[in-house]
Amino acid sequence: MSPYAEFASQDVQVEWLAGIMRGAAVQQSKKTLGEMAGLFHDANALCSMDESTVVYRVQWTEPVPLGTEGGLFWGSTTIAPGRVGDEYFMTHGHYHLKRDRGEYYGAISGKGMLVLMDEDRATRTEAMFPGSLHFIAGGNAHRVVNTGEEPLLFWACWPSDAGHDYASIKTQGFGARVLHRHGGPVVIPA
Ligand code: M6P
Ligand code: ZN
Repeated sequence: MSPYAEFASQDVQVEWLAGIMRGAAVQQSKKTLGEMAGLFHDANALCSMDESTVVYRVQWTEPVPLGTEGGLFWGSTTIAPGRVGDEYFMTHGHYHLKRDRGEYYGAISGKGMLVLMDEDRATRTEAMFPGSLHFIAGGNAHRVVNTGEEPLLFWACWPSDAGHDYASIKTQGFGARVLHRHGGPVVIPA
């Protein structure tokens, strides 16, 4: 049987502006400050915060099994506003395990930055704002930082065989951090 046949029976609805997905096939996860220890540069600031604070939530659907070539996954991410010391709340960030796989991000509400890093650690940012669309080319690690005072919501579409390489980010980080300086966000080489 085709790995795509099952999708016909999936029933997922989205509330585009709220970033909410509904249906039996919808998966969800959240990331707390405690789970993100080591990713923010100010470990002392993190210690004084409630480790159960939710930094971001993700909802997504996998219409074909993870790893299937030729499928696409779809999901939303909502990053809370906040900072650990001078560093804005952000996603973990990842490369794709299959490095040549790309992805789309599209922002709905809030404001922030998409941090992109190639395999030579060259790092750049793109502004995220309602209506911004971001093509993440294969080979680029990607992280989203919420620099605003409201939740930052974006939709994403990625290949079902892309996979997530979190270990490289955990050990090596990104080539830049987005920090709150003089009342606003500044990109600082790391
Ligand atoms: C987007 C997609 C997902 C990713 C999520 C959170 O929705 O890229 O694949 O899981 O953002 O990002 P991260 O996995 O880096 O925590
Ligand atoms: Zn990705």
